[in-house]
Amino acid sequence: MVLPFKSSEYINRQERLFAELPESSVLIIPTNDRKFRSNDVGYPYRANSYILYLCGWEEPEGVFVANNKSGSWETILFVPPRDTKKEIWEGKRIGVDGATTWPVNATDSIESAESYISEYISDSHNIFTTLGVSSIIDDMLNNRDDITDPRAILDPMRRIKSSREIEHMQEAARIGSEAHIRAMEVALPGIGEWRIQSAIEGYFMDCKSQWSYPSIVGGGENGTILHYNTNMSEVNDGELVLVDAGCEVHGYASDITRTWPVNGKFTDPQKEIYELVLKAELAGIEACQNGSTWVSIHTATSQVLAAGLIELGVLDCTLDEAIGDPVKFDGPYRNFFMHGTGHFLGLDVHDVGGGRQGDDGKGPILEPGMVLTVEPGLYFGGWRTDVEIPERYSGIGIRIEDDILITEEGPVVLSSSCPKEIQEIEMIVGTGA
Ligand SMILES: [Mn+2]
Repeated sequence: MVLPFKSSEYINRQERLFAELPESSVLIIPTNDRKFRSNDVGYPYRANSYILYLCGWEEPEGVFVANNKSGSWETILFVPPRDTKKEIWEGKRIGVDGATTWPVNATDSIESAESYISEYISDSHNIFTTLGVSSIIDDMLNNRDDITDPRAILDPMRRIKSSREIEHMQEAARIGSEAHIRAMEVALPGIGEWRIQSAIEGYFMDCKSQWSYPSIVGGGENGTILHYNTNMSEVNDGELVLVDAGCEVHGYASDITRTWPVNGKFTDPQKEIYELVLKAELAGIEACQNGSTWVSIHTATSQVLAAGLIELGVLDCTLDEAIGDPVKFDGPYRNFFMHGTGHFLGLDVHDVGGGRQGDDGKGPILEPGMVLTVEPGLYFGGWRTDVEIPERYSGIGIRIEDDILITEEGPVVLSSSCPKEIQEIEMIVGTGA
């Protein structure tokens, strides 16, 4: 078992966290509980991102504990012990001895975790833990009112990616981009959304990867539903399909959206909306500059979309009226672009570290090492009753999303190998059907 980072990188993360914690502290970072789908059939297991970040433990039932009772920090990882009878059914375990190669001072059986933690919390003044992750830890600590959430310290750390983290994210974006190309290649009129999903997720598996969130494959009007993932309709000749799918490499996500016609040829109304969304996306990417505010990205995409909707005759008002309150962005353009422009990306697809507008309406300042998505869209669901949908664009839902690394030299598009120009897409769709 090779960990995705050198020990020194994990130790460095631990030390940066410890430097922020007071004397007489105990830190408890549990992993996620297993979840069951049907009787004894479990959902595929995914470890908690904080334990992955601090020590790389990927298996169920792990707890990373650290304390500075003796004056210096000591770390211990509790893991499931070897157990032949269970391993015959569930697979081999790393075990207490095997776990000693993980970046901790000591390892012990998960069966001793409860007594160890009880002892340490009885004489520690400061308990740091993430509640709501592990039912065992929650049961032990839930009634105490002296618990501090270490995420307030960890999240800003996770927001800035190291060069090795960026390598994993670049790899996830490369595999994700290639998977979208595969999907375009196999498309043909009448294709099932599930077959496009299969082309994409099959490619992830070919690359020893897996999805980082359930793939969205919305043909025709299904593309106007933001979190559609039923993926069980056929996509008719003349319709677009909106594909929002990404994968994970060592826990790090990619998140890419492309929208294209299944017959390989955009209609004029589709082209009008597509070119507008693409223009907004490029403006959003251009706004991803070191030192800029988070909200400047949303301002950039919003201005392009609102101006374009006026130009296309969808909105009949001034640009300021279309955008509305400059902090809240609540003008009528929001009838057709109702989500944010993006989010941070990392161990969680909607990664930690803010990215919503703060009280000042500006959000965090962009810094080198941050990775985020830019994903404007326009949605004209003809089925909607809340707003009048222009006939020419009825049924069109388009989103374009890329993964962007902030650097001192400007934005780097990690998913740049995924085609998005109309000409490129029209040349690829259907060539492998
Ligand atoms: Mn996204």
